[in-house]
Amino acid sequence: MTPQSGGSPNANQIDTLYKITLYVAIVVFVVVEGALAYALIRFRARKGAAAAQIRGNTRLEVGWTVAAAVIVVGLAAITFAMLPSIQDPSNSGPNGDSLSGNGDLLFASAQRRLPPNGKSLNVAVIGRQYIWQFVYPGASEPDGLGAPYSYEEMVVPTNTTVTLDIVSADVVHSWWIPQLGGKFQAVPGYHNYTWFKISRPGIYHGQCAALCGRAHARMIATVRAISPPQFDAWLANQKQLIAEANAAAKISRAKLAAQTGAGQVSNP
Ligand SMILES: [Cu+2]
Repeated sequence: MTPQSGGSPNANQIDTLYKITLYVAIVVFVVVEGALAYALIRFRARKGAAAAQIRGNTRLEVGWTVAAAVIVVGLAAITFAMLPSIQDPSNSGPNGDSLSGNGDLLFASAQRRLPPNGKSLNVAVIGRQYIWQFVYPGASEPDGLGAPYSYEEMVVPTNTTVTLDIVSADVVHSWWIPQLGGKFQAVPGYHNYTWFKISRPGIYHGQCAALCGRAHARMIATVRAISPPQFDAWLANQKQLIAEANAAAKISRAKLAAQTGAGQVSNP
């Protein structure tokens, strides 16, 4: 009945806002339908009774117009008051990752919202047919290469503000982990920004929410929150695995390049 929440403060605020609107709507529904049901029963046709002919009631009409306007203005005021807590990332908690070294990133951007202290773990979310790639800070080369990354599962530290840059490598995808807040499109050529902060370790499931091709249904997304020390270890391990794979690829490439003529032909 209501949006999923419990994973991140912005998701909780979206849920609260939804519930406020829902409760007001329930009250209006019960009053309107109750009045209708009462009128149907109380003034139902009776033998010999002549129906009263009523042509307008100024007080009643002004009353329900003003009441509806007050409700709309009230909901708008509450929404605008709560929007900053949904859109703007808050600082990491005291038990969050220290973001020392390359995780401590400062950005100059008009669109990307950063926590008040400017510190967040910034992860690039790249949608591609049909997998999500997550690129972490820590490029070893000036052109951005060498940064640790993962596919399908984004691993993050708890109590730490995580800001996301959402992009696409091919077609439009949609990033959505319901428990961690709103849905954001990954559009080729554009950057979309959002954030979350997870207080409890756990696994949060999502799924590409825009039909992006034949294997769209398999384009799942998972966020796994672990303690900051575990995260630091995971990131270091991820870096090492990537470095090892790159080194192995380099050797294979050199081997291939060294094979010429007949040797290359006979090589399977
Ligand atoms: Cu997709």
